[in-house]
Amino acid sequence: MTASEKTPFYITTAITYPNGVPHIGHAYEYIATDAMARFKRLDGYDVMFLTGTDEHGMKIAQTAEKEGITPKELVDRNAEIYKAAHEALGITYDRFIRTTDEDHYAASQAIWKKMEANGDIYLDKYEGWYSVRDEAFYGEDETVVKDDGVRYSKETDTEVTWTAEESYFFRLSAYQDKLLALYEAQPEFGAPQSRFNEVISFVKRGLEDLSISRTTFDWGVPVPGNSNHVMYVWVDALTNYLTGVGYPDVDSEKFRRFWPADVHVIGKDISRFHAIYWPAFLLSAGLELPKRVMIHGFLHNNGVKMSKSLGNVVAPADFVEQYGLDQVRFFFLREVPFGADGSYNHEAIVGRMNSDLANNFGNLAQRSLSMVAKNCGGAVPTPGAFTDADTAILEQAGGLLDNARAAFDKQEFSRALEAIWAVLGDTNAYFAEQAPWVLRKTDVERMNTVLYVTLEVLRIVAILAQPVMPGSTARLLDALGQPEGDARQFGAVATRIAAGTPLPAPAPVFPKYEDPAEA
Ligand code: ME8
Repeated sequence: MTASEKTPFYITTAITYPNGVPHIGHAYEYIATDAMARFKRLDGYDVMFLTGTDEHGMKIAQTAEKEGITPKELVDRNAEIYKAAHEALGITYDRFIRTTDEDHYAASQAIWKKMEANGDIYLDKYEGWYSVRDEAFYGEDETVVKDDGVRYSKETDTEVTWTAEESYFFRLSAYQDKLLALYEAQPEFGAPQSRFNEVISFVKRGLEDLSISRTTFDWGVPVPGNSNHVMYVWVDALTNYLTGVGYPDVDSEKFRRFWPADVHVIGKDISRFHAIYWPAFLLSAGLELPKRVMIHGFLHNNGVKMSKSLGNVVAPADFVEQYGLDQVRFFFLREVPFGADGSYNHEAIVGRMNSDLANNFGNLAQRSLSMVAKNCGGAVPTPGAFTDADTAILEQAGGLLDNARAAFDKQEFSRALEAIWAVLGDTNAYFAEQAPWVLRKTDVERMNTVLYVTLEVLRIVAILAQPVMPGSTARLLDALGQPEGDARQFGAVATRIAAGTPLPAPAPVFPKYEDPAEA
């Protein structure tokens, strides 16, 4: 099938502020989005996967100033660090957008002009509380003065400062009813429900117009027609999702094919920007709305918030080095129901690595493949008639694809993996019960059948686990004699492993965690 015959699927991560270094929270979002993109590719979709860096705004300007370099020097240096983190995590993005890219300026100015032409932008004076950390404005009632005499945002606990300047405003108040109608018409616009409900209540309490430009610094996209102002960073940041598919050229092949986005994957701290401001901007500009905003939770190290001052910020690359890439990817997607907050610690990761991966998956593969190597001439054996036990296991494995599709379509990664590992658990029990090593002496045909069934389950599981663990599953599919290409696409789940397929000598795919201190 050519790309144009496939169904398009457009998915995005949030774009990260490159003012610090990437941490596990960022890695989590990249991994989840990547797993989703890979899943859709394997399921025959034409995928566009966008990620990148959010390079404007006061926070970047201030960080650069502290370091004694220009904002551009800062973002040029750090964008490379974020790109390297994507590489280390095996992220298969189609474009890494930087909001300092030239085409992004054009897109941001184009959407601004559309909103202005629609009568939604006016010039006034802004007075209120601004959090540089959040790049967000807060109402007085959303802030509190603490014992240290400093005023903070109640929601995010970040310092706010009084800001008074001339500013352009976006008529957000005019969109309250339209947004509520959207949420009603598209009940899965925001997910999971509990986080979406918070957004809906916020809108129901009433929306104020939004200040969308700044005059006190110049690190941003100039406002069309008034170069004293730069755009509020969130206006340009959100527009990245349009730039990525060719906006403002709405007639381009790419835009027509991929817009509106299928899923924006974001963290819980930025749900308002994505589920309120963003659809309002798009409605104003006369553009179609994304189909879904998937809001994930926050990851905490041992239940403790990650922070530079606590010294518990773990670099994704260090994590990968310690546990292995696929192990890290599997751990986060299996351990934490996507949408909920989650915690990670060494014991939990080692637990999953050793029990789910090394024992339930790796051992079953190694035991069955070594038996085949020794007893079946190194090729997939020919099965005899299937018993009820064989058929039950094969049916369970065959049903996994529909199950995984349903779960992935809602970004319920842990549910998909749980279902796959339940089948692996049952297959381990089946293998132990059938005891092919005993059958080897008593009933070779039956041994062949049991080994065949086991290899078939492993094939299906390896195919379906590819989006989460691309490296190890590729090695297992090699060991199962399944060449790259169609044999590894989800369409192949409906076929059966062919008897007689020659198999290379098996090598263990999922190592147990070895403590470097004890090694
Ligand atoms: O918010 N656990 O950038 P950012 C899980 N530039 N996810 C986390 C996390 C944690 N501990 N900490 C942060 C921005 N994230 C804007 C986005 S999009 C048009 C602009 C998530 O670098 C966070 O929720 O602060 C967000 O989705 C992403 O990491 C980037 O955060």
